[in-house]
Amino acid sequence: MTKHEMPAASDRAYGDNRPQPVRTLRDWLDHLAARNRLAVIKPNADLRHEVAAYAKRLDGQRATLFPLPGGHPIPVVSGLISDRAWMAEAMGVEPGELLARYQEAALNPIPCVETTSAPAQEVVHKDVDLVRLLPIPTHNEHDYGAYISAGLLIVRNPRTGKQNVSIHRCQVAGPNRLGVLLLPRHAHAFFDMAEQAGQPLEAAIVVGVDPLTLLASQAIAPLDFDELEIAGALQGRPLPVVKCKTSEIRVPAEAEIVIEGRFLPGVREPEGPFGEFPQYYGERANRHVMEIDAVTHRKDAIFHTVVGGGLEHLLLGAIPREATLLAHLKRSFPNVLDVHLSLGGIMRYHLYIRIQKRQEGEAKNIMLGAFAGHYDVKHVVVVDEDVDIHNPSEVEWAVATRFQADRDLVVISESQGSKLDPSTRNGVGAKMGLDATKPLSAEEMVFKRIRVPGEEEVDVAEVLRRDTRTDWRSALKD
Ligand SMILES: Cc1cc2nc3c(=O)[nH]c(=O)nc-3n(C[C@H](O)[C@H](O)[C@H](O)COP(=O)(O)O)c2cc1C
Ligand SMILES: [Mn+2]
Repeated sequence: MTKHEMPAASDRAYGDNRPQPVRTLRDWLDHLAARNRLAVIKPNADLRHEVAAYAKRLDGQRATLFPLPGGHPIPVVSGLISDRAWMAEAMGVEPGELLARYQEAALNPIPCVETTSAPAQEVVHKDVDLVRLLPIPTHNEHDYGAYISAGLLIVRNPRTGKQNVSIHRCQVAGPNRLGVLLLPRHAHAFFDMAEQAGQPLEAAIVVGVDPLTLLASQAIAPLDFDELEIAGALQGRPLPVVKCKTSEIRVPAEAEIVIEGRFLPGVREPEGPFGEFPQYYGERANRHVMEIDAVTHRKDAIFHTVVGGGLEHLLLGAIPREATLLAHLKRSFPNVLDVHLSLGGIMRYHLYIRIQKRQEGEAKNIMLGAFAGHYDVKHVVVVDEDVDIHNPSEVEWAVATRFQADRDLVVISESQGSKLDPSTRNGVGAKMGLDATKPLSAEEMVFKRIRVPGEEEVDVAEVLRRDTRTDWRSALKD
């Protein structure tokens, strides 16, 4: 039994004998290994494509660990959380409680606690050559080169001092230089403040954290809301942080690797292409530049990489979005039961909503609420409570048998969508909503799903255990 599986007093709120949430990357690797979910790949895998090739083929089945990648002493891991059920385990809850638990943590953050002795700073390098110090892989065919893809970017609001945490792709552009894609989010807002004052923006990139801190970094939270406090709430303790060696930034003390530096004001340099979550390349363009001042790490550090567009990438964004969208919809529509961002919709663009229908027409109001909830939501399907929205075939069945396009379709033109959706005009495109709910007035038998009494009780395992090569003719005679 690994440490985080031991029931503790603090878990009582979630019932007895519940496992504890996971707190470090190492504990999580133990958890995966104990369940035969961590594949150790041959030593010396090539950092150029080969690491990503293994990680991608095993995505969703096994996390992957690469000893001596490209001969480098620091191992690489990938695919830490490529399954919703794994994430629920990391949180110490049942899969059905995942969104509620996440939302609860986001609403009840726990402030961090500062420490001075941190494993993340056991080794300090002030003479920085990123490629020599760290095993940084190149993933997709047309990626410009090596990228740090799983680093938490931590910056401080130059006016309030509040920290922000988010993940950004970082292209290695020189021994101590990164090209970073800052979309117009919180880190970008802090950089704008610094740049307007002609100042650099201090920053740290933290590689190798536990799954809950990774998930916290993707919270849809207001500006000046420190996502590390959500990490603390998910872990059920104040997250220990340590001051960087060369700046005021506070980073998770138990992390594997910390890259310290500054975003340069007035500087933009080419970055990209890079394989992104919609399964297309993000284009090459002039982007923000971070100069590195120091790298610190554990003595036996581990480097985490996320293969762009893999399940780990998709799920990290999907779970906080679903949690936020569900809470947002429930505020206006308490009869919304569940939401799901489907894999085929790259866990961003296609939202399925399950409702207990009360009023005719309400499904359309609900889809409008969903479009307003997050601009990435592009196509929405609303279904009744008898449809399993975690199963795309069930949703398709509801559309096939409960939807009429002339009556149940909503199209909104020229609205804001995802800039990474190549079918939009730089993010401007259409929304589509499908009301696949039954009419309330329908005769009961019209939409009654067929069912064989006793089907669920059949002991399938017992039937399958019997030898199927038996002579069926003699079986009839007994
Ligand atoms: C693996 C991964 C890579 C990401 N890469 C980027 C990126 O390159 N640029 C970006 O702006 N957002 C990227 N994101 C999304 C942001 O990290 C995410 O939207 C975050 O919640 C933003 O935080 P904020 O609301 O504090 O700005 C990425 C997310 C993941 C999971
Ligand atoms: Mn934020």
